[in-house]
Amino acid sequence: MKTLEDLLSRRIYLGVTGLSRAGKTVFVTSLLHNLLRADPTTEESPLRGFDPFDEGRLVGAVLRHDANATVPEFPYRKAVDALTGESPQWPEPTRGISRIRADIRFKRAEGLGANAAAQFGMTEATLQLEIVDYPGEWLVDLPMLGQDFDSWSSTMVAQAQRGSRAELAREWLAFVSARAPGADHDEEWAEQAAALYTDYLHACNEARLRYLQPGRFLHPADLKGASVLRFCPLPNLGAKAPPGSLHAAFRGKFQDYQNKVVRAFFRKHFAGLDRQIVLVDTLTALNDGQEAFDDMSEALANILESFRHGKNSLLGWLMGRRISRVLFAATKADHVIRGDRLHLENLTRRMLHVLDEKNTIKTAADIDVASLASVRATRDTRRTDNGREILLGRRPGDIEDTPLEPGAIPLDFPPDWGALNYRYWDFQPLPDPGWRHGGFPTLRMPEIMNFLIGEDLR
Ligand SMILES: Nc1nc2c(ncn2[C@@H]2O[C@H](COP(=O)(O)OP(=O)(O)OP(=O)(O)O)[C@@H](O)[C@H]2O)c(=O)[nH]1
Ligand SMILES: [Mg+2]
Repeated sequence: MKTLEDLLSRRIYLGVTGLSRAGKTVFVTSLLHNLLRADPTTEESPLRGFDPFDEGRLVGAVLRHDANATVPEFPYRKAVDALTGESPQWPEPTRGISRIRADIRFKRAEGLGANAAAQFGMTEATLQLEIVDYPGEWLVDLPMLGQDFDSWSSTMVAQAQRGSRAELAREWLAFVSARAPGADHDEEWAEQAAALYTDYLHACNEARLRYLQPGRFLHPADLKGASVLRFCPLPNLGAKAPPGSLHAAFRGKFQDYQNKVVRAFFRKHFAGLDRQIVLVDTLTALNDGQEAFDDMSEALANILESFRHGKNSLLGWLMGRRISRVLFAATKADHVIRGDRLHLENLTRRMLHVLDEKNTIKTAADIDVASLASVRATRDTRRTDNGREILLGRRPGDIEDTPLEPGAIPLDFPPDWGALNYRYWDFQPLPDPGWRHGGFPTLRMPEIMNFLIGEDLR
């Protein structure tokens, strides 16, 4: 049942998008936690810089556990417990879909509307903020919607023959090459082929590659064991797919996967998004080297291409023509020294500019790029000998804050790999009792919140 309050409230649906390990779950946890723990009386609040908070108009926020009865709720409590426990840890990787809604109570800003509202005694209002979290692997399926089985197959087979993938794909490729695509379909063979292909995707994932399709093969969630996952790309496809052949059967499964899995997922959870934040993990990709970096860039480029708006676009029906604001955030910015955070932002901006070849994104919405740390795990300091900026943080096993030099962020895209000296340390969240009650320290989170929901809280 909708209450009157529900009817009068504004609802904003925020999409938090990003490849696997980009920082989605940490972002959602920090955003919610800092809103829920907002305390206007403390000087040190992590929300300082968030306009409604600074203006004293943020009344408070609550989670609404009754908002999505049929979708698992985002494990907010579990994530906060992990981050603020005795030995703090990052939350676990996401294995399925979840949603959550927070109702944010605020006082209206001065202005015409506010004066009218005040006449009816409505000086306060509620913003319903709805957020969805899902495994980043599933995002990579989006570009599959624009392909048919034959072209997808040849792209995937070519990809599997490149670089370090060739070795990882050997067993699967040998297996599927041994049977002509025109041969009769055989479900047992299909199961084996899909299993070998899944092993190959897992091996790529271990090798830090990100352009891995289909994403459900890595994290099937409720589709574990389902027959729709019993296919894979096939080499040497002829022009014809005789009825009853392997080729025809796999093509059918591919179409089922497109419609019943990918399209259904994006329709259910992405249609109607009002705002979108795309998290980009530029730093670990840099650390993982050229092949991983190029692989991430290629995945992102193809995803961006699918975001295209407009009538004839692949996803016009989906990425609601409503999305008016998209923020690209380079995450984990606490992994670079203060003087380099702007460079991280610039490198990410340049990368997106190069990837967004057709200006899909640029012409579609109000775009911004920022560097972000959702939960800051380092502190800035300087070396005592030469005064150079360094970080204080804890790697796994460190029992005290340790001075570490991450090296420099390259200024160019693509980076000059020969000259790169950036190093990503595996910083753990700090044991700070203040985090549980006062919120998480961040970098740029208040500004990012201004961009995403500031206007809606006026
Ligand atoms: N230092 C630091 N590390 C972060 C931050 N955000 C994320 N990380 C690191 O990145 C890892 C992945 O973050 P998640 O939020 O789980 O990433 P995700 O996008 O939800 O990943 P999937 O669920 O696998 O799709 C974490 O385990 C941390 O190691 C941050 O703000 N600061
Ligand atoms: Mg996650």
